[in-house]
Amino acid sequence: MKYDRVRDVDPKVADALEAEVDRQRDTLAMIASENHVSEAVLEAQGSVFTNKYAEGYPGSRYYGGCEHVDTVEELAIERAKELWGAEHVNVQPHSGTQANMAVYFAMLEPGDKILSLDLTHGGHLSHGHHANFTGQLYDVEQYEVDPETGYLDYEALRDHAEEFDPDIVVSGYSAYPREVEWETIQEAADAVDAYHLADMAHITGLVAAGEHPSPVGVADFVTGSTHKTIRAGRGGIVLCDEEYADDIDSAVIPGMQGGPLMHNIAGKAVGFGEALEPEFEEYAAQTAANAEALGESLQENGFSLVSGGTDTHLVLVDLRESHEDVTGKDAEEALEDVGIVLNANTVPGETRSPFVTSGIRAGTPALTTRGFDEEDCRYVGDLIARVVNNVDDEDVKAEVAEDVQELCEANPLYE
Ligand code: DSN
Repeated sequence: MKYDRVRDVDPKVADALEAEVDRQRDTLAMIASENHVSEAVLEAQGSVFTNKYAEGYPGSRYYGGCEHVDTVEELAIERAKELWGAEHVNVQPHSGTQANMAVYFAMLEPGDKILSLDLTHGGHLSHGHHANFTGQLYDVEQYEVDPETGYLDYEALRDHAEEFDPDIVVSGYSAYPREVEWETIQEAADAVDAYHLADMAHITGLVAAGEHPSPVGVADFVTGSTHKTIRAGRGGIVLCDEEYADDIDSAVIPGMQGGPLMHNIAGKAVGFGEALEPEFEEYAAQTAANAEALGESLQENGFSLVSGGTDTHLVLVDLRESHEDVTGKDAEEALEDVGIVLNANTVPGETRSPFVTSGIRAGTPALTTRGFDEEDCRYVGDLIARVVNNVDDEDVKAEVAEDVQELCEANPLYE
């Protein structure tokens, strides 16, 4: 891709844009929350809709000239309803965190109680971390995964809910590789008369394609990001039953946001349209099969996986048993040197700081988008092992970097 017009007015930014395209082409994007959207989504996002203010909702805006933004927002909403089978959808949250904020702001008062998964066990900042607004505005207690199995401990969650009596139970995770039993969590929330927010951020695409059970129609509120496995324009989304539609819509605007990012909503509409095509189901199934193949390869190479495997698009590697002296950060940096980009991640029972960590998280959505299959992902597992076994060996890393380049060239991106 060339950015000739930007280059004419701002060569420094043009250099960065072109360098980023090259970086994405020449590296393996294995951060589990990332993907490569289509050029159609890129075009919609980089469009004149960035100029338009449109506070309000389709057919009821505070400004004139909204007929075309109404069209794309209506398309995004209708396509999202079809994809996830929701009664009501708000496509305006600027991000997944803003989508969660909309639910909290609509349904809770400051000081109300949130029960959510601990960040080091796979949760998310916006689920109640002390450094986040949720940890500061609300009274938060957190559940954990079973330290032995790495699976959610649903019985402990239910007992914790009975003891704490929360106003809302939050499910949905950022680093949990196993299928989530939404019904069981809904029952735990119902038993204490709490709402249930299911944040399907990472697995929006898997849920839309039927690769993971859906929380829609089970949880009171479902939120998600729109650029992860679903591969649409960047941002967030809230899905709920009609009975909560007004509460959610007024929490988003005027409650917590101003003008919607209409260029992103156009990207959401295009990406959702793409996800309604039959090929999307193939991509989602391949993403999960690729994660399983990657996990098996890593295990065959001696790595330990939290929960012993995966049902989703990601694996979480606990380095403590296999590589006592290699931190997650060491592994992340050595892998980035060879063009494998993933992230250091805390693991259940973490003893190191979140900047250092004892684990790495690796996802397959972006690799799948550029054409990787199970055999490729097994090979990527071998390459990861060679690097993590030799974090300071520049010769090994140079060899692996060449192998990564060959993989990238065999699976071109943004040609
Ligand atoms: N930053 C995202 C992730 O990597 O999981 C969550 O917001």
